[in-house]
Amino acid sequence: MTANSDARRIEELREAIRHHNYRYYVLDDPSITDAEYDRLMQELLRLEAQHPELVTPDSPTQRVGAAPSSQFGQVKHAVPMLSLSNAFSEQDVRDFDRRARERLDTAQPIEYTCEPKLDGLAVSLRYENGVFVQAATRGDGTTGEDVTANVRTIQSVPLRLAGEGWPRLLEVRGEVFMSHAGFARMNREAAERGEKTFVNPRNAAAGSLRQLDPAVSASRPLEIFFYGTGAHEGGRLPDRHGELLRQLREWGLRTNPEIRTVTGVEGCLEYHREMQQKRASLGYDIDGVVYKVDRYDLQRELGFVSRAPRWAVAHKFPAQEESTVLKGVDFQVGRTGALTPVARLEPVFVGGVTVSNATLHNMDEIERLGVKIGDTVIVRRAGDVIPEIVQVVEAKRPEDARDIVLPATCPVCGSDVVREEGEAAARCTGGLYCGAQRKESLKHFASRRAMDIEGLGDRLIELFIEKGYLRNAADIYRLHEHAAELQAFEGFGEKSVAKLLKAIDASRHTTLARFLYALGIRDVGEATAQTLARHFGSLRAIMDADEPALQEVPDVGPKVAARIADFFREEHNREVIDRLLAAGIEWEEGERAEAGPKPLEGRTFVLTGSLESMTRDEAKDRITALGGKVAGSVSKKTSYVVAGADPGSKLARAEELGVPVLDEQALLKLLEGRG
Ligand code: D41
Repeated sequence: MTANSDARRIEELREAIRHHNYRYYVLDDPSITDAEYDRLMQELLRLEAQHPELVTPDSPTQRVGAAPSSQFGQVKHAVPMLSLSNAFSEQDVRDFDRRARERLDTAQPIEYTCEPKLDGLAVSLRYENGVFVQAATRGDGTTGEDVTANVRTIQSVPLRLAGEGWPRLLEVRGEVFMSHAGFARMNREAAERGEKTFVNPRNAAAGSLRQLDPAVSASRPLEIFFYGTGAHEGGRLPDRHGELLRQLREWGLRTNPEIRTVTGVEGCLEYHREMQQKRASLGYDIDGVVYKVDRYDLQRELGFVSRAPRWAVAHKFPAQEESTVLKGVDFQVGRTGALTPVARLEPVFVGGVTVSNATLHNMDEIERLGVKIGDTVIVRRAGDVIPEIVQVVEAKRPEDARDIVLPATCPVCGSDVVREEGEAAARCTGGLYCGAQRKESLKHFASRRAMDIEGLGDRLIELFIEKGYLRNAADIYRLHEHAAELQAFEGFGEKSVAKLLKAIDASRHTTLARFLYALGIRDVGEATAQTLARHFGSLRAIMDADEPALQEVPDVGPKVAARIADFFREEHNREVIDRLLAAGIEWEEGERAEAGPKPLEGRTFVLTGSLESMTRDEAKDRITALGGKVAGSVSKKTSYVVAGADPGSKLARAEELGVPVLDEQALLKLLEGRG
C-alpha cells in the first residue's frame, strides 16, 4: 500500500473510532461489538507504527503516552471555577429561590436546570480548534494542577470534538468520578495483587486522577460528566443552560442523562425527591442535586457573592457517612448461636437518623478493619440498611486503644464459644440451653414470615421466659393456661390478652413450608423450606428422609442435608414437634400438587432498598408465587437484583458481578407478565 492510501486509511480509522466512542460513551448506544472496535484500534496502531510522522496528539491512540512526572504543573484558569453554596433543607431551597426572584424583581416562577451532583472531582478541559489540549483540577478555583496526561486516558473524553460550530477556544467543566462497578472491580484487582484498596469511589477517583504515572491512571476506570463551560472565544454558545448541555453532548462531551429543566421551586423539590429515589440505581455516587437558573441573561443579572453564584445551589442529601468514636463492643448471640460483634458508638447523626450501634459482622471483619476500642471510625448508614463501620481513622487512635477480643464463653449462658473451620462466625455451643438462642428461636417461630403470631414480640417473649411460661415453641400453645396471670401484668389488660390468645389460636392453621421454616433449622431459610415442602409433601416424609433422599431436593447439598437430618434426629426436637402437632397445628398436606403458571421458575432475585408500591415481604411472596426464588446475597447465580430506594452494598456487588439490576417499575412489569 502507498503512503498516501495509508494516510487516508488512518484518517478513516480515526473518524470511525471517534464515531464509535461517541456512540458508546455519549449516546450509550454502541453500534459495533467490543471486538470490532478493538480491530479498528489495532489496525490504526499498526499503521501509525509504520508512519510515526502521521501521528497527531488528537489521534485516538494517543491516550497513554506521557512519561511519569514527579509533580504536576500549575494551571491558572482563564475564567475562575466558582464554588457552589449548599442547601440542606427544603426551606433553604425556598429561601434561595425567593432571594433570586426578589433580585430579578419577578413574581413569575424561574426556570431551573436540575443536575445530579456527582461526588467526584471538578476539572476544566481546554479545547483549541476542537482538539483537546489541556486539563486542570479545580484547585482553589483560580489555579489548579495540570492533569492533562491523566485526563487524556479517560475513554469518554473526546480528544477531538464531534460535530461542528464549536468555538475556536472552548473550556468545558465537568466532574471526574468512578462508578460503583468500576470501583469494585479496581479494588478486587488491587486486593488480588496484595495492594492497598480504596475506601470509596470518590477517594479512588481522586487517587487515580492524581497519579503521577499516566499509565496507572489509564488502568483506572475513570469517567466524566460535563456540566458547564469556562472561557470561550470565536463562536457562539446557546443562551440557556439546558440548551448548552445539549450542545455539549452534540460535540461529543458526555452529559448526565438525568439532567432536566423544570419550572419554579416546586419543580426543583420534586426533582430532588425523584433523584433521592433513583440514587440507588444510578450506579455512581451523588451527594445531592444542583439547581441552576436556566437563562444565562438572568444568571448574569444575579451575579455572585465571594466566588459562589447567586444563580445556583447544591441541594444536598443527608450524609451517609460520619465519623464518631467506638466506645465498646458487645457480642450478641443469635438464634443459631452465632456471636455478632456490635459496636457501641458515641451517638452520631448519619443518613437522616441518630446512630449509636453498628454491626461489625464478625471477627474477620474486625481484623480486616484493624479497629480497636477507642478508635475514631467512619460509620455508614445507607437507607434502611443496618449501619456499619467502614473505616478506621488511624491518625486519631488514642494511646489507650484496646484490642477487641472474642469471648471464650458465651456472654449469655457461659457455654464454650467455638469457631468452626472455614466459617466466619463464632458460635455459642449452648444450643437451646442458652437463653439468647432460646429467645431468638422463639422470636423466629412467632415472626411474620414463620407462624405469624401477631403481638408476640421481643418484649413479651422475654417476659414469658422470665416468668417460666415459655421454654420452647410448644409452650406458646399453652399460654392460655396462664391467662389470669397474664392479665395482671402491667399494661396488659383483658383485651390484649384475648387478642394475643386469638392470634396464637389463628396461627395453628398454617402451611408446611411456614412450619418448617419456623422450626429454625440452621441453613433452612424460606426458600429451602418451600422446596422441601413441595418435594416431600408431608412432614413425616421429611422427618424420615435420610441424607441421600434430602440431597435429591434442588438446592440441598450435603451440608444442608446433614443439618436437616441432624435436626430431626435430635430427640428434644422430635418431642417439641410432637407437642406442637398435639396442640393442633395443621396444614393441608400434599402441597406438591400446587398448580398455576410459574413464569419466574429458575430465576433468583435479590432485593435491596425499599420499594414504594409494596413491602419487601410482599415482593418476596409475589416472586415466589410465580416460581422465582428470593435469595439474601448476590452471587454469579443471581438473575436480578431489585434495587429500591437507598439500597445497600448488594447493589454494588451486582454491578461488580454484572448481574442485571431492576428498578421497581421493571419488577412490576415482570410480576404482571409485561416484562
Ligand atoms: O456534579 C457536580 N458535582 C457539579 C458541580 C455540577 N453538576 N454542577 C456544578 N456547577 C457549578 C457551578 C454552578 C459553579 C458552575 C458543580 C460545581 N460548580 C462545582 N464543583 C465543584 C465546585 C463547584
